[in-house]
Amino acid sequence: MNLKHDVRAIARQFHIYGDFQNAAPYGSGHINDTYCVSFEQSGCATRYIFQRINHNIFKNPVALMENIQRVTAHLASKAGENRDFSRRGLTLVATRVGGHYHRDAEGNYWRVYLFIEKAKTYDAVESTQQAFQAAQAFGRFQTLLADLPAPRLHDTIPDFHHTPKRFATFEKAIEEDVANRAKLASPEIEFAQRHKAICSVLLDAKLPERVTHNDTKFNNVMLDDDTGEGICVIDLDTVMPGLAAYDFGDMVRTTTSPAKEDERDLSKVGLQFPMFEALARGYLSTAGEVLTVAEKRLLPFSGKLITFTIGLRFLTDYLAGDTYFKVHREGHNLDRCRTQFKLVESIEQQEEKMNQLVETL
Ligand code: ADP
Ligand code: GN1
Ligand code: MG
Repeated sequence: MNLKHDVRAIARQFHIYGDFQNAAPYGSGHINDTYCVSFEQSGCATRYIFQRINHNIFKNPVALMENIQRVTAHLASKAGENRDFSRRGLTLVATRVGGHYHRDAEGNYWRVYLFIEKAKTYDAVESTQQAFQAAQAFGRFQTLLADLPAPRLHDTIPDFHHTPKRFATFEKAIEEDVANRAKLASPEIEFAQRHKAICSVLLDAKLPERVTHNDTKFNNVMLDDDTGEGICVIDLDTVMPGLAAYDFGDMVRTTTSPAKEDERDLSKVGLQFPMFEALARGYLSTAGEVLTVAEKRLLPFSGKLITFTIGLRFLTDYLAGDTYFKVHREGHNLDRCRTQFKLVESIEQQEEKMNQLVETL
């Protein structure tokens, strides 16, 4: 296969032994370039994950890698006696000069992780057990990082979940309409404008700052093939100071509806209450003790707001001519926006019931 990058040459920069076998693009992330790379070591196949960090989006890859190094080391220090601890946290492979990333001749930044075998990520949730497991894993992740020693982590993308700022960027994109697409998205633009009032609710609530993951979508947690356990939280680029509500909100967005993020048949999109219940129970089982009353009360709302915010970001990118998220078809970002907004409506219809449930947990 002809790859966009010379992965074999990159591999020589890292502490990997054995013969290069093959490399193939991997996963369905929207931001970085990910490859699964195989080597043969003493007759055994060993796999690694290679990633090129998208430095158009992450403007300071060095600071980002410093965060990831600190976070993975902290999690590893807490792994204790766990027999399979190397599957329960990401492990960075060192470069030959003793660092954690390699900068190639084209200016790209690369990192390598041990491949977590016998576990998978899923683009759409299949059962309440999966929802519970994902939420439990993300809650545990947050709790384990609560005592990360100072200094504060770098903000890898400033104001990442700042919905009022996202809204201002959206309004600017309508005004500029560089791709001449605003006329094709008028129902979605109106939907967004009708929701302007909810944008600042989480910021106004003065919730405590924590170390959060900030991209807790369902395909950023690996579920064990045998036990179904949420074994490892991945995709650590946006681990930085944030609100617990951001993390729970993105779980609601990606784990309560059985449809994929870009599903075109909107009749398949909607919050399934049992999924939400599993999610809330899973998350509170591992993060519940550290959360304040105000944080708990806002969990259902955070699902609505984060779903709205990501929908708004897809819509903004559609209007701006698809410059941020990877797209694979015409109108892809608009399709993604529509599923998010449909889910927001579904959450609105069930919000009262969601609030009542969280009160009882
Ligand atoms: P992106 O930021 O582009 O979403 P991710 O870090 O989420 O990139 O990686 C993309 C996909 O690669 C994941 O959904 C997962 O399936 C797979 N992946 C990432 N890291 C590992 C790992 N250490 N072991 C096995 N698979 C992994
Ligand atoms: C991006 O990297 P990935 O695909 O897990 C995005 C998230 C969005 C998500 C929508 C750095 O996540 O914020 O919620 O797409 N990551 C970044 O699927 O912007
Ligand atoms: Mg990902």
